[in-house]
Amino acid sequence: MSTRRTAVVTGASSGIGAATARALHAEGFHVVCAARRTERVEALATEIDGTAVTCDVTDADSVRALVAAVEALGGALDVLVNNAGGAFGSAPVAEADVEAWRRMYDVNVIGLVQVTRALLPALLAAPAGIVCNVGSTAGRIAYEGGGGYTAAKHGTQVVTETLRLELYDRPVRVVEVAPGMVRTDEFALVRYDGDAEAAAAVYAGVAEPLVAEDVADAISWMVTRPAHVSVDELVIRPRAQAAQHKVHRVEPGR
Ligand code: 8X3
Repeated sequence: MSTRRTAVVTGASSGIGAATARALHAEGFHVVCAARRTERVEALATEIDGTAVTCDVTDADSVRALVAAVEALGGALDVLVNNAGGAFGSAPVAEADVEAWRRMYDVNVIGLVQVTRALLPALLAAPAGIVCNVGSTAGRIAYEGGGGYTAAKHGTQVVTETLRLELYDRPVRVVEVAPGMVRTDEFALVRYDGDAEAAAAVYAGVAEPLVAEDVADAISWMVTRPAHVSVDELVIRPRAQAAQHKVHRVEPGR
C-alpha cells in the first residue's frame, strides 16, 4: 500500500483538470486522472506517474470504476477535485435548448454529486480529506446568454455549501474555486459548438486572460492548507476582468 497522498481529478483530459493533475503531482500526490477520453488521461497519467481512469461523471458505471481505482490504491482519498463540467450553448432563455440545459445540469451538478457521494467514504478514511469543486463566476452572477450555464454553476455553488454544512462535524473540508475568464483550448470552443471565431471573441483584446495553470495553482494552494483551514471559496479572475461585464479590452493597433 502506498503511503503517498492520493488525489482524484475529474475532467483531467485538458484545461484546468490536466493542469491541476500536474500541479498536484508536483506537490507529491499520486493523482488519479479521470476523464472520458481514454487516450488523453492515459498519456497524462504516464507523464505524471499517476493512474488513468476512463470516466464520464454522469454515468454510474464509470463512477464505480473510479471508486475501484481509489480502492486499489489503498482506499483513502486525500483530495477530490470535481473539475468535470462545461457550458453548452449561449442562447437566450427565450430560445433555450432544453436538452443542452439538461446536459449542463447533469455534468456540472449531478455528475459532481455522484462522484462526491461515491468517494466520500474514501475521503473520510483519509486523515484530512478535502473536496474542491470547480465552480465559476457564472455561479455568482447572471449574464445574457448564459442562462443554462449560470443556473448550473449556481447549482455547483449551492451543493458545495450544502455539503459543507452537512459534514460540519466530520474530518473533511468542502471548498469551491470560482474562476472567471480562463483561456483554455476547449471551454469556449465547446460552448460555441466548435465555432472558433465565436470562441476567440470571448478573449479578444484581453492582454492576459487567466490560463489553466493559474487556476491549478489556486486549487493546489487551497487543498494543501493545514487540516484546520478551510478556504471555503476563492474567486479568481484576470486583472483585466473587474467584473463579468467589466473587461478591459485593447483594440488591435491601439
Ligand atoms: C467560465 C466563466 O465568464 O464564461 O466559467 O461564465 S464565464
